[in-house]
Amino acid sequence: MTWLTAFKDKNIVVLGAGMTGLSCLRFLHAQGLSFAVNDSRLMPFENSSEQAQFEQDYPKVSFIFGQWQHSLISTADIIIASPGIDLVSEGIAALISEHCQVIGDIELFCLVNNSRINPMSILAVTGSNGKSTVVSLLAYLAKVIGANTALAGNIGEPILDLLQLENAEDTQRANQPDTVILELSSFQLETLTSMQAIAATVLNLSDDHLDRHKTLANYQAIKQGIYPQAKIAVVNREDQATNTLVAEQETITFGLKKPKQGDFGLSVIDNKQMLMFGEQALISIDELPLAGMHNALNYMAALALGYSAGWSLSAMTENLAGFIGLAHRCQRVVSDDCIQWINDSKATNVGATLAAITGLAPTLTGDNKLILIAGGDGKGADFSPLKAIFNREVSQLITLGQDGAEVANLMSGAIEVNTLSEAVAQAKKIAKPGDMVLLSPACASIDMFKNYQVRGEQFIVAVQAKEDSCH
Ligand code: UMA
Ligand code: ADP
Repeated sequence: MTWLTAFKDKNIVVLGAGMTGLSCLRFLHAQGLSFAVNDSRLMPFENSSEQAQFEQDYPKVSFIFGQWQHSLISTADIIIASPGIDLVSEGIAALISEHCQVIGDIELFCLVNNSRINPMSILAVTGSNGKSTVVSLLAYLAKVIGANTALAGNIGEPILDLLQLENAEDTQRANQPDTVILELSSFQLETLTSMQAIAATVLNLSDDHLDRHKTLANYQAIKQGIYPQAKIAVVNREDQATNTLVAEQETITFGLKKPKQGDFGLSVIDNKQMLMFGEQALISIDELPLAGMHNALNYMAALALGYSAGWSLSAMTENLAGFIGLAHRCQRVVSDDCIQWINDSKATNVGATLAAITGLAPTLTGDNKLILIAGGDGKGADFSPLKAIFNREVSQLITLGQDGAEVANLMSGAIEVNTLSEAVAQAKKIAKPGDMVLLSPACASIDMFKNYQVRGEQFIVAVQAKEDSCH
């Protein structure tokens, strides 16, 4: 039975009308399937004319907004749920029948892809931090070495959009990618079981999304669920929690020590820290633009994944330095006040802020100090792993946001403020030329901003608001 036969004449409900839900809508509609879209928000679209346009474009689709429609959900045969919807929450869990098949958009893609004559290959990346950096680096390498790939998933590209929309029976098209570089969040992994990736990695694991996953053990188990769905497991030797639990799975490891044959690591040769593949020295990490040991691990993870896909290691290595990184990740803000302003707004959890301070503090010279701006929505995380490094490396902590007070408790003398511009104004008062002011919140932004990008952009605006010149 093809996936399409299994979906025909079924009650299909798409939950959520965001980026994912709308990609499901486009895909199911193109297959000629009938279905409903239910979003518990009253106005999921930007405005009412956008909604009217959708209703006009998709006249056979029922749109139900404002609440979960009990009768619709309880009689569904197949639910395609958006990742942001917590399916075990009280509001929805009780409504779903035990006979209902609950999947996500990635699972639907895999069901379709697996049934194709020439399925697209998949390289899958998850982890608490570094996912977007690693998948973007991989996509960059693929482009420069001429591999035909597409980037999809949590990075913001719904994967169903990669499938041909016109006709499910159609075979390949010339512009179809050979390989999908897929960023997966823990939310997406919760509804994914049928992926058949060439290789997959859990980059690292630290507290994140515990408001939804409740315990670190549960979060870890969800992340490790990626490995049974891959031929090769790419594992971080520095973090036991990233191990595969699949017995005798083919594994490539990466880490900060000298590697074994077939693994990636670091070794000092002629006083230079070299990226290594077994005994083979690849490149000095000084030549690579993304600084810090966390980025050395990111480079190795990307090389291991590309290598698993059969890409030339020497071609990838030659081009590693051409990738300059992504915005809002430890990015320097241009200013003329001789203060080093660093925008790390994407540090939405404790692990990312730890990595930022560990990587940046050693770059300060002389008496120069580190001033940290942190706080926001902590998503239920335990902030205590930050206490030691704050007290060792941070000279002044400035906090804001919903969990700002909790972050402020980590070190004495912390200043609590209400807005990001106040935080920057405080930092401007304290910072001396040569000091570093780092925005690395260890928290999500949604308590105060639309997203981390807006938080980062507002930081830049506040930093550049008054152009002092150095004395
Ligand atoms: N909704 C409800 N009820 C709820 C929750 C949500 O009706 O209880 C509705 C909202 O009203 C909205 C829709 O669901 O209309 C949004 O769905 P969504 O939250 O799943 O978001 P999408 O727009 O579909 O975007 C999702 C990912 N979002 C989340 O996982 C929260 C995007 O990751 C991803 O880029 C996109 O799919 C494409 O795959 C964002 C993210 O923040 C960047 N991810 C988290 C992270 O990186 O930490 C996991
Ligand atoms: P993700 O997509 O997993 O959120 P990003 O690449 O967007 O990861 O980076 C998010 C944050 O994590 C940034 O603050 C970045 O500096 C930091 N970061 C990147 N790679 C790592 C890593 N390997 N370990 C810890 N932190 C990292």
